[in-house]
Amino acid sequence: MSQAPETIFSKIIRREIPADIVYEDGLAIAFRDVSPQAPIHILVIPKKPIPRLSEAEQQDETLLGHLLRVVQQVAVQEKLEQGFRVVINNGEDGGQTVEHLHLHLLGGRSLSWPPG
Ligand code: IU
Repeated sequence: MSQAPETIFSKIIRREIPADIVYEDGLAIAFRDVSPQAPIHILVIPKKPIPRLSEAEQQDETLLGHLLRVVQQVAVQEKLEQGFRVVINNGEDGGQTVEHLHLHLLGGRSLSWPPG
């Protein structure tokens, strides 16, 4: 894999810039999106700087599963028992703007489908 570019998310992981962090473990961190699209909008990211889902490798399989488990946990923490949505934007057409894999956890209101 090519060297992942440094992004603002790496700086959040290193606490070099502030973020409202709601969960952290050895492999992942979750923080509130600065531009929330729903009452609850949290980004769950791996500490490993995988640029996008399409660049994840076989060796990342356990980590990818872990990220979904973190989503589960944060959803409980945030009392999203009515439901929630998980989104991964991948690449230009997917609307990805930050080149560090992230899972959007959205909830707190009824979400429409399909997204734009
Ligand atoms: P996207 O899937 O790459 O489009 O999502 C990037 C998200 O990161 C987007 O929702 C931004 O509001 C969010 N974000 C952030 O929470 N903090 C930041 O410093 C930056 C982006 I830059």
